Amino acid sequence: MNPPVWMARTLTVVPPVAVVAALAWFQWQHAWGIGNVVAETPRFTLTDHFGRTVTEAAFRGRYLLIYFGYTFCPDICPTSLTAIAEVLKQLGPKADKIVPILISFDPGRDTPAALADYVALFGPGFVGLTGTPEQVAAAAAQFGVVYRKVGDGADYVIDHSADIYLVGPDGRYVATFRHGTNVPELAVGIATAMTRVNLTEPPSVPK
Ligand SMILES: [Cu+2]
Repeated sequence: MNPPVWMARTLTVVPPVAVVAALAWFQWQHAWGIGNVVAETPRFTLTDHFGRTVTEAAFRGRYLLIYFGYTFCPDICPTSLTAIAEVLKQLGPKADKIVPILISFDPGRDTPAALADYVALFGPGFVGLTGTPEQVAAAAAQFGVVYRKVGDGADYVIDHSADIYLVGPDGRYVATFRHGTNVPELAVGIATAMTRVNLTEPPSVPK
């Protein structure tokens, strides 16, 4: 039996409806990021742009807007970080409760000093974090972030997912904003998510 006939017969055995369903499922996952599993309370141990070791606990009490990227990224990271900076401006006083964070998966080039220079381009409140390759991989896994080095030599690039994650003041994951979400949608989404989280926080006890 020659291969094309064999392949054709095998394909006819698979019910077409199953193929269509699988394809639809894949596209849905791809579009909405259902495949990304974010830890309920994401944890990490990294180094900040001052060279200090920090964990997620250092940020309790504030919202975290987390983006994974690297400073040599030619396009997607600067675009996303510019959008985050713009969103924070639009949120006004609400943004005081938010710490925007870039976690770099390129520690070989993104030293704390390089990260400090880079995040400053987007605003004074931005925090840059990185760590050993193992620490960065562990942090990325908490958010379902995927990345892959492409090319050799000094000019390698890194393919990566580019979603934005919101973590609440209690350290719990709140929301994922898909790559490509525009600034007004992001602003509304973050403001709405913050309201929702506030409602679930224990009411303050009057003194
Ligand atoms: Cu990038």
